[in-house]
Amino acid sequence: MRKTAICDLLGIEYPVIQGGMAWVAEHNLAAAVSNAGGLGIIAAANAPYEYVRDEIRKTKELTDRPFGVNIMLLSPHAEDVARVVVEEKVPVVTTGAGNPGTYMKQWKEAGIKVIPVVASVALAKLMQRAGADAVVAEGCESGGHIGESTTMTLVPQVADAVSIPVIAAGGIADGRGFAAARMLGAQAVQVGTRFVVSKECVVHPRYKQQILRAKDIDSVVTGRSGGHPVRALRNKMSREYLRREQAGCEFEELESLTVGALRKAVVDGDVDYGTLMAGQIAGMIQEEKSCREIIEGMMDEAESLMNRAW
Ligand code: TUI
Repeated sequence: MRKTAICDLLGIEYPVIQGGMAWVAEHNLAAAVSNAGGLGIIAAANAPYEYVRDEIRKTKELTDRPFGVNIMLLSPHAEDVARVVVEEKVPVVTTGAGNPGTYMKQWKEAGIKVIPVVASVALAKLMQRAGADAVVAEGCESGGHIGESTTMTLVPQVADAVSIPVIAAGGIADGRGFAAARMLGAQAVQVGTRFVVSKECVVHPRYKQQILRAKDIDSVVTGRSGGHPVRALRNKMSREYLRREQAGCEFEELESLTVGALRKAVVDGDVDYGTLMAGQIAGMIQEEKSCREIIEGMMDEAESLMNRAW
């Protein structure tokens, strides 16, 4: 009942995949999610390939189960990281913020399961043609870099457009979200913000606290003017960013605000000037839980909801 086609494809127990959150998704979180029966993901983000190789090896020390690496395609190190995942025989790769077409052949030849994150039907179709094993359809409720469509509208349209499995992302943090995603045509969910407030997630406690304190309307999207919209919790930095954006400031002047800001949030716990990336579902998250409690709670709740659905 709890298994879907994705579980056999990836060799996992539950159809729950962790988001590849920059700076947040390191080996401790990835291994905890995989050990709890989901698919843990290491975020390569903008990191050099040596760091990613080290994170992969640390994850392998903590789990015998499958895990993945998320490659952020805007990274200057994307090409090197694309090679490292092959060398390290990483079972699954997810990608974000671009089209991974140029890397598909080398990953498929290495036997890697490739799951691009898409924000449009067009990219989903392109990825299917390029040999992707599944796609994550990520709605703009998500934290971080987002597209235009909501999860509610994107997931069924992507599910209609491709025959490979679809994984829903954006606004999913409990069994209700999981059940809804299944009804929209998804075989699995990708969960980000909920895992930031997990016991095994090593971000600064103040980052977690801001998510716990957040209400439904406490996230904002900056960077729309530059074509790279990013959702994060509202704070002094996002307010200043939006002020400059509305005043018509140049991209460079805006970006000077955000340099190193994710590190400030995750490592230093700077809740005023760090970028606290989080999705709109932050307002629903009320307590820190272990990754196992999050995944099993989601499965239990979804199962009982779907059993009594008419
Ligand atoms: O990639 C994400 N989420 C991210 S990446 C990130 S790091 C970053 N920080 C600042 C600016 C930019 C990146 C933080 N969060 N999610 C997957 C995702 N991919 N969302 C949207 C897209 C996307 C957008 C445009 C994918 C492809 C695309 O264009 C495709 C093309 O043809 O180039």
